[in-house]
Amino acid sequence: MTEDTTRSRIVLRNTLREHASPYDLHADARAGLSSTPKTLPSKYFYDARGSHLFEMITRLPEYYLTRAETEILEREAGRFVGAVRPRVLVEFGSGAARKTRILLDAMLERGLLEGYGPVDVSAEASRHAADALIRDYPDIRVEGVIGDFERPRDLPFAGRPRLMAFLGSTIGNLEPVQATSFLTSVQKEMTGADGFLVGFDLVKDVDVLERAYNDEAGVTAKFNLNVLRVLNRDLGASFDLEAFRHRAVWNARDARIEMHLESMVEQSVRIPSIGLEIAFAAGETIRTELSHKYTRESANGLLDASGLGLESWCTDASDRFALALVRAGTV
Ligand code: AVJ
Repeated sequence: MTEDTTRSRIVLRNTLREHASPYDLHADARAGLSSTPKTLPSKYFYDARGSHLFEMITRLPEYYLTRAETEILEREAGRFVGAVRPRVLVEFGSGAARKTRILLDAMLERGLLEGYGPVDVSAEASRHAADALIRDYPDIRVEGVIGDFERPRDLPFAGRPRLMAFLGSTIGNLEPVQATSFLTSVQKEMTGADGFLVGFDLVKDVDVLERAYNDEAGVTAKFNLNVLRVLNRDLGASFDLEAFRHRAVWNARDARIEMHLESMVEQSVRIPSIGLEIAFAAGETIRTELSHKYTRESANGLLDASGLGLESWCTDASDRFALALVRAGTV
């Protein structure tokens, strides 16, 4: 295939300029680090090094999420695709790996597959996924949207029957109020022909949950501390990575794992580019990630509040993770 025919099968539409950038590290760091308690948005974990560390996390023995979700997809993809009969897969957060391909293969086998629509803030990630997929699926078109998936307007392939997918329990990173607003805006874009797969990590034994975020090999600790490298590199901050430690704890009241970086000593850290000098007491933390866990009931409540009707609820054999297939307005 020539470069030209290959290229013409990929269209990436950038909607970022239309909105305030979702990646304003200066503003986000200033707001988060001068608030009480201190916080940083988890999206800044994912520079090249962070993305690589996350890949390693998905292969850790303690981190069951990716394997459990893949198990469900391998078992149920044919049924999901048979029920929706989608012509395209629209995925929030682009992927060219295993999970995306399980769904594409199920569509291809049934002679349905026309296209793939990644919705991602990273143009580079979408381009990478698009290149890999058009090589392996010679008949698909890729129509990507580069934008903030928390504001999913103008989703790809309007008018075609779509299977939307929000996998990996990324929904868990959002507080329930934000999750409802995200799901509601997807719901508003859906027609009766579309189906939507949402991955939920489930509430379970506290030790199992805490171990998944405190692995023996220390990869999650490196992943968490990586955000301080990002601040040092991109904001000229002077965080001493040796003076902070990784902590991940279960918050039962809010049904979530929280990741924190704990200052091991009393110290102050300068971030000249945003004119901040941040004081830390010994033991004080920066909260860097929320990872909400759901039950069938709490997930149903969230979906219901978003105008989405549950069509099927599938868990892995050990009931650790669930994939919900939902429809707009079928409640
Ligand atoms: C990719 C957001 C689903 O919350 O489990 C893994 C990220 N953080 N280990 C999660 C993560 C620590 C992950 N998500």
